[in-house]
Amino acid sequence: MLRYSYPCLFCVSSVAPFLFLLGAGCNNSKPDVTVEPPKTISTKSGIDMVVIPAGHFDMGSSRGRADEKPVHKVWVDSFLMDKTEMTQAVWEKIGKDEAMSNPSPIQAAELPVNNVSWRAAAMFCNARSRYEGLKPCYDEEDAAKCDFDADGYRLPTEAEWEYACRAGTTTDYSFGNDARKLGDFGWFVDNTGKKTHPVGQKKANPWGLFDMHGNVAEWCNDIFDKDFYKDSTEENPRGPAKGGQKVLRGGAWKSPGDAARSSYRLGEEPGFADACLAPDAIGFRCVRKNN
Ligand SMILES: [Ca+2]
Repeated sequence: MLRYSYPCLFCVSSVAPFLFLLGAGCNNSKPDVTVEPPKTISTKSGIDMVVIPAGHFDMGSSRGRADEKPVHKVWVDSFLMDKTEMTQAVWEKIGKDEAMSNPSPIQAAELPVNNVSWRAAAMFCNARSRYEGLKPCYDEEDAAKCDFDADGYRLPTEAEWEYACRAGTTTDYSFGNDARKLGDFGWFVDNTGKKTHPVGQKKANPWGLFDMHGNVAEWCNDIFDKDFYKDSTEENPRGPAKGGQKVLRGGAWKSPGDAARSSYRLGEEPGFADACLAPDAIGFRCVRKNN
């Protein structure tokens, strides 16, 4: 059971089933709200996933960089998201049947997979779908084609990622605006010792997701466009149709704390052709539809 301030926006939102107690009602004083974290399920391959509730949220930040503006309202359908970044243990268990070698330069079971290209991450999503008897989402020949109606795994949309990272919060981080607390919730340049760390060691966000701030930056399904928010649709936005870069979110072990903010965006070449964030800082986690 968690207690934190909830903004007025959510008083009438569809996350209402997750609100146990409204403290002082809906006003601008941001009353305390008691929230039960969404439930967690375990998949056929033994991976814990959080059942993310459907709802509205304000995407972007008026305090952030130009590509985080304008703040705009987005609706996200319910979905399942991995509780942690993809570990090397899971990659090797699922990938061995498909001759997918672990791309991580430093190998250990509970470290997150890193040094992974966008396509390799997408193809791993397909392998995981097959492993669990689900329909793969990505076209094996052209991974840019994603079947959102398939029941298998895929990378999160940028909107799904930020919605899950925020977990009902409107602050810079899912724990508030005080960047000095970042070390309690994530691995970033000031506390990593220049390496990734086993997943799930820091505090989770209000919805029970670990390492949304830092450790490895996480591939999203969307193409990156710094101006996309000016034209984004409200309902389940899936990014622009064309562009050369894919979205990375959450910052990484070698990033400054600012890059770990919930709304911070980064575009990256999907195959590291012109990587501005080093490949060993890049990993992913999977999502799938909730039905
Ligand atoms: Ca991360």
